[in-house]
Amino acid sequence: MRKLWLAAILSLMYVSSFAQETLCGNGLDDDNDGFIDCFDGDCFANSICKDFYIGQDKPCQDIPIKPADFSLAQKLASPDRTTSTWGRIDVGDLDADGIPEVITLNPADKKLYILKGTDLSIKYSAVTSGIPEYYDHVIGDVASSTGSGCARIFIAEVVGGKYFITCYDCKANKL
Ligand SMILES: [Ca+2]
Ligand SMILES: [Ca+2]
Ligand SMILES: [Ca+2]
Repeated sequence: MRKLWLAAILSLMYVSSFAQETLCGNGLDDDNDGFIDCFDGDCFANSICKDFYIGQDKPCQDIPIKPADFSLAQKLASPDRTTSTWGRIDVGDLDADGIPEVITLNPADKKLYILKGTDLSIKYSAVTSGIPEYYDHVIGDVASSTGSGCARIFIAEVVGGKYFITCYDCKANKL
């Protein structure tokens, strides 16, 4: 009897090690390997997965003949404290003059900056009502989309523990 159990266990192990994802469009991980349908390598050749991106790598490498020599040099810098080290920027043509502006925030100073895209000098600035939060989510809609020639900037601020969305125009005037 013990031999029968051992044979059964070994048979199951043999079957599971060779199990395959044969149903590639049923939304299930049929062979319990953690990959479902076209995400499973067993399905790469299945016609259902012919346009799937996994397993369909294109030969588009361009291997350099020798390591490329290059260097980086800073071309422009904004004035000190016009942003925070962990903040992100938004870039857009806020006043439809064909030159992009750069929107930044400094939460520590409670300041909003609109910088000139040509030299990163300060074009406009505003003191925010509260502390800008989610300062990497400043949104400036492009001027052409508003029809006014002056885009709007939305930022989240915290005042007294409450969150507010504040709107500024392309010259950092609070609306
Ligand atoms: Ca499946
Ligand atoms: Ca699978
Ligand atoms: Ca502009």
